[in-house]
Amino acid sequence: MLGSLTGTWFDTAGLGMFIHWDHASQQGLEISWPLVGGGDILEHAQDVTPEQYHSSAATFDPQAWDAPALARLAKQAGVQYAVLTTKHHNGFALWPTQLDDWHIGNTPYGKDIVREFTDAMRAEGIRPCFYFSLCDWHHPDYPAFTMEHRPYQLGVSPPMPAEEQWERFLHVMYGQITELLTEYGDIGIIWFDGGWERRASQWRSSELEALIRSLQPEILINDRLPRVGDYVTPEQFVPPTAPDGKWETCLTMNESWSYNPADQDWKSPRSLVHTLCEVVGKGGNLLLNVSPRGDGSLPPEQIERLEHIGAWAARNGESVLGVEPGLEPWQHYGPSTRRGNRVYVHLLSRPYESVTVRGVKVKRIERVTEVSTGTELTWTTRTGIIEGFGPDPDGEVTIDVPQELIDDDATVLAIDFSSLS
Ligand code: H79
Repeated sequence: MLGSLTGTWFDTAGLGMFIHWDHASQQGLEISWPLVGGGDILEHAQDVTPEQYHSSAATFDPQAWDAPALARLAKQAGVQYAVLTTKHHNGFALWPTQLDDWHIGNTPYGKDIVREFTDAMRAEGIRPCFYFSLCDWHHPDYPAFTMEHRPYQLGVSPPMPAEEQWERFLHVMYGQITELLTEYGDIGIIWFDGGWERRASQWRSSELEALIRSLQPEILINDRLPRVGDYVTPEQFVPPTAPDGKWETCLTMNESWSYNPADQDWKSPRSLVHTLCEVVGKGGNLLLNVSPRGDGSLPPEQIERLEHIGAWAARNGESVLGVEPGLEPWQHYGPSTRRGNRVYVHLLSRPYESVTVRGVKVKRIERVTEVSTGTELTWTTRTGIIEGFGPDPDGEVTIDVPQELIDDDATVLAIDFSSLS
């Protein structure tokens, strides 16, 4: 059922961190898609044989992986929750699952990356969450994707299993989800993906949902397990109008999910700040992706962007973290948010001299400030002549914005009202 949950931490989380990582990051390959032929589906995904893709598990030894450092970087950026690819479409598990042998425990690294991730994030007060791919292009009972199944086409490939194979596969999959939801404490979200290859009846979606909720009553389930879902997940896109109910945009900093040095199509740090403001202003969360390299370290371009967002959040983060959506789009030319009786308006374009906010209870305005410096701004109000004689008229407020207060990324103004009903 979509949107069945009422208020949770997710509603005001604002910023999350997605982490796409896999042994094939050693090869600089986009995660999973290269093994089915890549490029037609994701622009920068390479094309390698399944054998080539899977081969780098044997050498996976990410000695520069530092989960606490990643958690600190996330924290300073304002991240409230983090979602790790515990297992992507390629089937490799980042924890030592007992259900089969295709996992981190059987690599030179050997340690449990999922455990390192959950411990490190919790230590920084960040909610750990799990991405889990339903489809598995490696498991023999799924069954595995091979060169014979190319080109990858929904309905033609992937291969379909015999009945007893599927039973065995579901046993593994349900077992893996049970491990993830019993061994690692409270998990914020289970973020499914890859469900399009089978129907809800084949996944046994209701049974799986019941299992998940019995293991973790508070967990959120995204909308990619067919016919289940607490919230919707637009991918690489900010919807023009707010979807109904809970939602989250997942977004990469370049055009690839995992480490891909061939893709240098980076979004500017400023545009990421703008996207964060846009998403939160529409009541969603931004799940911003990072891609550790094969040795576990983050590419410098991603560190730079997280630090940039963090620096902006240090100045202005109160306007996007722990807030609700603010005004209607017609009331102000930009995203706005709200906490209690304070409305935040985000300036994503430079004002000429002033900005106007419309349709507000002008006699209730107490003060207007520029958030990063706390500078009080001057403002005037206007209503219709007749309405202005009333006790509580709607009108517009025009705020003077001195050029020296314009933030390099996004200027935030706070309007305090005596009350907002
Ligand atoms: O993990 C990241 C990507 O690898 C994954 N989701 C993010 C979070 C992803 N899965 N699919 N895609 C990205 C591209 C989507 C392709 C699809 Fe289709 C369109 C799936 C279903 C329709 C292509 C066409 C594949 C099947 C039909």
